[in-house]
Amino acid sequence: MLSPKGLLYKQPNILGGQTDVATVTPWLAPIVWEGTFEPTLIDTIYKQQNLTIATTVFAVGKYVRFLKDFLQTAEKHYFLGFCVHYYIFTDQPEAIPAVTLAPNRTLTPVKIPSSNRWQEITLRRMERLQEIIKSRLMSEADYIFSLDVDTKFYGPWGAETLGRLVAVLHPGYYTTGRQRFPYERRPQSQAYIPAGEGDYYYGGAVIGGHLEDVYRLAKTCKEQLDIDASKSIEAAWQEESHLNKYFLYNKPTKVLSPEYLWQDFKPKTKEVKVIRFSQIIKNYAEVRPNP
Ligand code: UD2
Repeated sequence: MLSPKGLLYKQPNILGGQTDVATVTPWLAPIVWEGTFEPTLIDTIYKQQNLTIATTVFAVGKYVRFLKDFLQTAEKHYFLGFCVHYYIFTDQPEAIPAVTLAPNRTLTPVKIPSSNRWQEITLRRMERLQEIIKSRLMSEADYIFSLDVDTKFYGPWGAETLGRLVAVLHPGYYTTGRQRFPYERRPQSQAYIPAGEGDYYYGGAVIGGHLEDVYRLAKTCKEQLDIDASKSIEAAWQEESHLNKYFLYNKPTKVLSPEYLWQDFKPKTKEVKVIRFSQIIKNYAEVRPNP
C-alpha cells in the first residue's frame, strides 16, 4: 500500500500482531527496521569486502564525559567484527577514556579548540567533517558515520546501515505530518523549506555513507552555513536544519528507522522493536557552555 510516507509493510511483532511501518521511501530507498533484513547474511556479504568504517565523534567541553559510555557500548554493539576507526574531535585529548577496543578497531584523537558557544560546536562539525574526509579519510576508510556523543548503543548496529548516503528518522517526528516538522521556515536562511515540502524530518545525530557522498553533503552544508552566518542568521536547529534541506534535494539512498536514533526519555513505541542507539538524558544547562 503506498502512503505519502512510503510503502507499508506488515512487520510481525513479538506479540504475534502486526504493525504498519513504511519500509521503503517514495524514491525506493529502504527504511531499515528490525525484521526487514537478515543481519548475519548482510554482515557476511560486507565482511568479504574488508571495509573500514570511519566514525567521527565530537566531544568538546563537558561532553567528554559522555565518551566512556559511547565507546564502551559501541564496542558491544557497533559494527562488531568490522574494522572501525574512531576519530574523536576534542579540546581535551588527555580526557579520552582508556576503553579496550577489539582487534582491528582504533581510535585517533583530533585536537580542536574549545568554544564558549554550543551552537558554534555543533555548527562547525560540517566544516571539520569536510576537512578530515578530504585530508585523510578518503585513503583510510570506505564508509563514514558521524555520530553524536551524548548517546549509547543498546542493540546491534551492523552492515544493514551501509549505503551511499544514509540518514536517520528523528525519533520525535516519524509519526508526524510534514506541516509539523521543525524545518527552518524563514526564507532568509539557506536552510529554508517552504510549507508543504519535505519528505521526513531527519536527525542530525547520525549521518553516514560513502566518503565522497558525505564529503559533498558536509561541503554543501558548510557553504550554506557560511552564507547564513554572513547574514547573521542561524537556522532553527543549526546544522540539523541544513542537513534536512540537503536531504530534500539529495535524497538519502538508505533511511534508518528511529531504532537507530532513539531518546532515552521516550517510552518505547509499538513500532520500535529494538532500540539500537539512543540519546541519553542530559542536563542541557549543566553540560553546555552557554544557555
Ligand atoms: C540535536 C541533534 C544534534 C544536533 C543539534 C543541533 C539529535 C538527537 N540531536 O541535539 O545532532 O543536530 O540538535 O542543535 O538529533 N557537542 C559538544 N560539546 C558541546 C555541545 C555539543 O561536543 O558543548 C557535540 C556533541 O557531539 C553532541 C553534539 O555536538 O553530541 C550535538 O549537540 P547536543 O547533543 O547538545 O545537541 P541537541 O541535544 O540539541
